[in-house]
Amino acid sequence: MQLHLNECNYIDLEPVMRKLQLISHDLCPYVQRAVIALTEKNVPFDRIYVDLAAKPAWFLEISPLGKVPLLKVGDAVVFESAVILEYLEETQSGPLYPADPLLRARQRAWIEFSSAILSDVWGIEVAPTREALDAKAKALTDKFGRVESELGQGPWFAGATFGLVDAAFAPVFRYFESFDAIFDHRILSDKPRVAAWRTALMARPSVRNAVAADYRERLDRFVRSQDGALARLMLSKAA
Ligand SMILES: N[C@@H](CCC(=O)N[C@@H](CS)C(=O)NCC(=O)O)C(=O)O
Repeated sequence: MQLHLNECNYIDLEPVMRKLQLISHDLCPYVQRAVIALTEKNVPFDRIYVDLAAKPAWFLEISPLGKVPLLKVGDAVVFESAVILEYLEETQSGPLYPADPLLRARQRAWIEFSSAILSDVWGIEVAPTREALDAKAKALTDKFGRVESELGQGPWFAGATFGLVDAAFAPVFRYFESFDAIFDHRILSDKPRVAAWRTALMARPSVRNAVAADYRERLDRFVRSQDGALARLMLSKAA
C-alpha cells in the first residue's frame, strides 16, 4: 500500500502493516525489553527463538553482531534493543517516552545505564572466581546507588507513567529473584526506592509475561552450566 503525498512522493506503508517478528532467546534480557514495550503498546508480534549455542545460518545472515534481539519489519531487520525501543516508540501508539526533548534525552541515558548494569549482571553469572563475583557485586551496588538517587516517588522511573526506562530495567530485576536465593549479595540493600520500583515492576503483567513460566529453572540451569563462582554458591546452598 502506498500513501500518496503529492505526485512524486509517497510513503511505503507495506512494512509497518505486516506483523512484526521478534527474533528471541528464552533468557535474553535485551529481548525482554522489546517484548515489554510491544506488550505495553498492544502490538501483535510473533516471537521466533534462536539457539545461541548453535546459531542457524539464516540468523547469522541477518544479525550483524550475531545477537538477539532482532525486530523484523517485513524484510527489514532492526538490531540493538535500544534502537528497537526507539523504532517502536516512533511507529506505534501509546507513548512510553515524555514529549519534552530534555526529559527524553535523560531517559535514553538511563536506558544506556541499564545496559551497563546488565553487563555487570552477566559478569556475576559467569565470574570464574569469588573475587571476580564480588567485584561485579560491588560495581552493581555502586550503580544501584546512582539509581536510588535518581528515583522519585514512583511507582515508575519517571513517576506516574510506565515508560521505556521501566521496560529496560525490568529484566535486570528479574535476575535478582535468582541471586537473592543463592547468596547474600546486599546489592540492593538500603535502597528503599529501588526496592519499591523492583516490586512494582515485577508485578506488572507485561513484565511478568515477558518470559516463559519456567524461566527461573532455565536461568538456574544456565548458571550451573557456566560452572563458575555463582554455580558453586548455588550448589553449596542446595547441599
Ligand atoms: N547491545 C545488544 C546486546 C544484545 C545481546 O548481548 N544479546 C545476547 C543474548 S542476551 C546475544 O545475542 N548473545 C549472543 C552472542 O554474543 O553470541 C542489545 O541491546 O540488543
